[in-house]
Amino acid sequence: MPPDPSSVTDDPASLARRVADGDLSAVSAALNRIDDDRPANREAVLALLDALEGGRHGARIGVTGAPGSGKSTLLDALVSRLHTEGRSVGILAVDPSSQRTGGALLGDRMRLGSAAREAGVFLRSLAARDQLGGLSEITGASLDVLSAAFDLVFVETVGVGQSEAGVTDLVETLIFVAQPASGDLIQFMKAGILEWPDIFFVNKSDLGGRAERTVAELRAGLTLGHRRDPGFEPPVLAGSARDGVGIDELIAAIDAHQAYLKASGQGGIRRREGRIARARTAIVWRYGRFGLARLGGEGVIEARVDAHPGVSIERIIHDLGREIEHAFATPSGD
Ligand SMILES: Nc1nc2c(ncn2[C@@H]2O[C@H](COP(=O)(O)OP(=O)(O)OP(=O)(O)O)[C@@H](O)[C@H]2O)c(=O)[nH]1
Ligand SMILES: [Mg+2]
Repeated sequence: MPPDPSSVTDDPASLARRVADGDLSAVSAALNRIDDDRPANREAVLALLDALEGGRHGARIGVTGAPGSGKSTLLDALVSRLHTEGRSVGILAVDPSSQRTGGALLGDRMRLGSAAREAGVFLRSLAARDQLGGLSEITGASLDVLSAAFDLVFVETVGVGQSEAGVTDLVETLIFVAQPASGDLIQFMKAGILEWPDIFFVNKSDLGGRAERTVAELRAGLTLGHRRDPGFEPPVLAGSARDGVGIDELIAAIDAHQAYLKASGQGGIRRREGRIARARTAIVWRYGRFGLARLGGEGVIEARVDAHPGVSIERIIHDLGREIEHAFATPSGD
């Protein structure tokens, strides 16, 4: 993607101000800037992310589920409804199956319907697989930009089971979109699906009674398995994204979960854990377990995150990386 001219000339502080005002062209420029990984660009990116870190943070909501379960259709219905309530929305559609190639997209699976387009919803697609098969760091940085700009930010990822663990580092509320009769309870449990999501939405209820059976199985499963956050009982909802059924209930469930996070303090806990996990993943990805050990282990990451609450996680990762490189350049034992 060629750099947006404004991303070259804007200084980080003024670009951050325009992003925080929800200026769509500034959001676009900021996303282009963080996608530009030339070393000369690095300090400007970190300054931008630091400036955004100190500002507001809109709700971050993950939407995950098997291919074709209806995630994009559901987002389309959600954002149209949210817009009528006067809430600003950004969407990041991540395709983890395609590799980044110099910023170019190999596949763009998300199309917004006309209502959402007219509502001025901001949508960016990202091909975001790194060699670990997880979401790349740029996914996290992109969400940091979007949540500084909008009341709600949704990230759509294809995922079944364990791959949810990566997106949970980035969002506060995770919605799992299931298909009717997409599997029996044993399969859900084997795949580890029940552990992470905060809200389950069984889509395509227009297909008949099979949706009810899936709702019942999920509810039963949730009483059995290990839950990441025992303090919140995830609602299992059903509806039809295509027909706009169950959308109001889903928005109410999202708001209820966000309210729970604030009231219980879990929001802050998740945010801290997410930042630590992002730093750990990035350090191990760049320098290996040996690099992490050379740094002094995971405790050093935790301490650094706790000591710098107003600093972007990207800056913390950058600084830790410099320290590891320095440690490797210095003979050990002195
Ligand atoms: N009958 C019915 N079909 C639906 C519903 N929601 C989505 N679909 C259809 O299911 C198919 C997949 O929908 P998408 O929204 O693209 O699903 P997705 O989960 O985003 O798919 P990927 O991004 O490829 O993983 C499309 O043909 C939709 O029209 C629904 O509520 N009822
Ligand atoms: Mg989709």
